[in-house]
Amino acid sequence: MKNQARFPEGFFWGGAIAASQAEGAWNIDGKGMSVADVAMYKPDIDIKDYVKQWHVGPEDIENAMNADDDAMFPKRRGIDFYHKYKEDIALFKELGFRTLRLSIAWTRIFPNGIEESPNEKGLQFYEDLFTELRKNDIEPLVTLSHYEMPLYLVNNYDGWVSREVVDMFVRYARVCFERYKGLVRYWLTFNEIDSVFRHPFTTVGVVEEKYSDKKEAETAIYQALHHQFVASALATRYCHQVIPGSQIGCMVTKTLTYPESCNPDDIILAQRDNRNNNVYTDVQVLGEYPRHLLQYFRKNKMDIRMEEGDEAILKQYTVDFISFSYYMSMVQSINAEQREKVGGNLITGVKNPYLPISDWGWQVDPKGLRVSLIDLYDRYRKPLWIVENGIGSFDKLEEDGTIIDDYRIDYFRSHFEEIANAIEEGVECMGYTSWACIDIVSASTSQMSKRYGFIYVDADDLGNGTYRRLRKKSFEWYKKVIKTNGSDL
Ligand code: BGP
Repeated sequence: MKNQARFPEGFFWGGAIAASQAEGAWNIDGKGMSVADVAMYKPDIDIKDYVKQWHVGPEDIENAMNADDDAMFPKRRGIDFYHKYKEDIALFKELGFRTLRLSIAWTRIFPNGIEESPNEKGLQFYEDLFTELRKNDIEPLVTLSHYEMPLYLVNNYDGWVSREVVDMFVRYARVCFERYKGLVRYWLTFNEIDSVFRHPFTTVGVVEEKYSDKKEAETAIYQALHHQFVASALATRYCHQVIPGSQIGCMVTKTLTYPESCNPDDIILAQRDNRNNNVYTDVQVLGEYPRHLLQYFRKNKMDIRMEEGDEAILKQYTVDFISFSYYMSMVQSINAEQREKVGGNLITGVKNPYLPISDWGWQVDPKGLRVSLIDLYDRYRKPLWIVENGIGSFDKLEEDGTIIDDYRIDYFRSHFEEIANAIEEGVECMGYTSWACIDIVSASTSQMSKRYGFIYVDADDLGNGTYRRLRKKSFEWYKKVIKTNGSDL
């Protein structure tokens, strides 16, 4: 249906991927082992059990480091974007992308994170990749850390719990800014920095089993998070210094939480969860910890070491824009224990009876995206960029090579409608990059069969297939949306 342009001129339409889910080539050209290379495909675990699917314990690390084949480690092969990126960028160009969100794998630049000098082959790969994007008029939006930290730092430094990792990350970030300053203007620091409590190994390299109890593990995660906040602020500082005119954003998961009813007890719980979700943008956008979190540390006698000067760094080096992922909304209830559960409520598990759910139990809520945009904009008055949104599905490859993903067209149409509504209600939205624009390996379940793309990749969960790329039905639809700047949905 065609209507007048409801998206701003120059809106960054595009798609998103991540190095550790797309590139493959996990151990060539000098790349070191990352936390993603430990992630195993676990067919015997319920795909709706998000946390269990993503959990990594000491035995998993041991097993991965000694594995004699890669079949059960899908992120090691991704979709071979490392070798096929020119072909894929041609498809993104055909779609009319103005931008592509992608990440740099830290371990291609500093294999173990500790090296004095960077790995030239890794630097050259991304220089070629960003150059190819620019040749195709596609603006790179580059994430510095997207669940890809060096495994060496986990095994030898307790991950981000160690303060030294801040300097290692900042050195990595500065090398990237210096090398790519003529190619990349838009940057993101840490992907979904709030997800440290959902999967601490992948985000901050914390192995929970190493700690004697839950509180000690929680303290370690908050310590690691503090170091990431400082590293993010320092990266922001150097990005502006090295690349004049650059813009750098934070990246969070928006976990919008509804109260189940007008019962004040439900409201209080939902408010608490929404305030907790805001912590991550409060620190990176407002430049300070909210008092409720500092009080929480004091009340629970959690000794989070903050160095002299950290407070000033956080205050001075705040981000230019807020980027976020949005897949679902949550429900909070004083009676949560008695409620039906779904996989797609990352906080309480409570199912929303008004919303449909995906094959992985993720609640589909386009109006929640409009509410999230307005909430974030009203709180921070900073430009917003939706950098992840999409539907993972068991797409079917028909005999004639077509993939009829009308459900994906419906999903995006309803979400684009709500983004347009939010913009008409005053929200400043810079762009939208769908997750993932091409089928890649799922972050949480390591499945190839959890497909998000407009482009189908012929590979299964164990790496069997031709890896040829096929346009799904949604490909032509999204191409038209971009061409009409969102006026023809
Ligand atoms: C986000 C990650 C992405 C992406 C997405 C979809 O948490 O930032 O890397 O994977 O979720 O999740 P999944 O791949 O687990 O379906």
